Amino acid sequence: MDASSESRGALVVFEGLDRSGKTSQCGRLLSYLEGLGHPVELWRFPDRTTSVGQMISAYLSNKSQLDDHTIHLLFSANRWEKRSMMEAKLKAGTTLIVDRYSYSGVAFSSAKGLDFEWCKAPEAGLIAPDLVLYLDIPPEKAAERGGYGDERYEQLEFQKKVAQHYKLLEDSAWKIIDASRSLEDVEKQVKETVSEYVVSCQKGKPLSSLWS
Ligand code: FDM
Repeated sequence: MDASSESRGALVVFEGLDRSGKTSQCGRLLSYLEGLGHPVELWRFPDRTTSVGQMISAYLSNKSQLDDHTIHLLFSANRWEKRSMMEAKLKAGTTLIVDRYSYSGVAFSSAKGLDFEWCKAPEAGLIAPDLVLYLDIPPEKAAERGGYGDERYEQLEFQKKVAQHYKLLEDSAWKIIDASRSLEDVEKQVKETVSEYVVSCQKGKPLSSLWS
């Protein structure tokens, strides 16, 4: 058996606007896969536990100011610092559920006016997700759901721009999920979709790189 046909974990990414339900769905999917006895971990970006992540966290909570390019590169660095650990976990058979990834990086920064291709460039070479679940919800409807917090970017007009930029990133790994339905309906579709991908990775689908 060559290395490319070895069983591995799946990289499943959740993307969507703030208040689209990503965090709830990530938690439900984690419990579901754990219940099936599947090795699985839940990750999120930004990972605020690292020193780069703490700089990002200070920026998001308006405790520091950074140039738009600089914060973009910090978000990317925060993914790069986890890349080798990600590869090791996937190859060891652990499925990773990831709350936000490079698509958030590009959609949020380009919505601020940064060049789209410039935003994509530092993400090239990160591990490509097997599946991107895009929780699709009209920005107005997301805003009605219990309101936004105090962090930077949690404003309706900005979220509308982010939604437009997300749509430019859709590729063959994406599944668009209508997230304006009930939590239970969304959960059902998420579970059905993910199961298929977990099996194909167990059958030895090779890892690939993002945007390179
Ligand atoms: N965000 C998140 C970015 O601007 N770039 C990125 O690369 C990532 C991963 O950070 F507003 C934005 C999206 C969101 C904020 O995300 C923090 P959480 O999910 O609310 O922690």
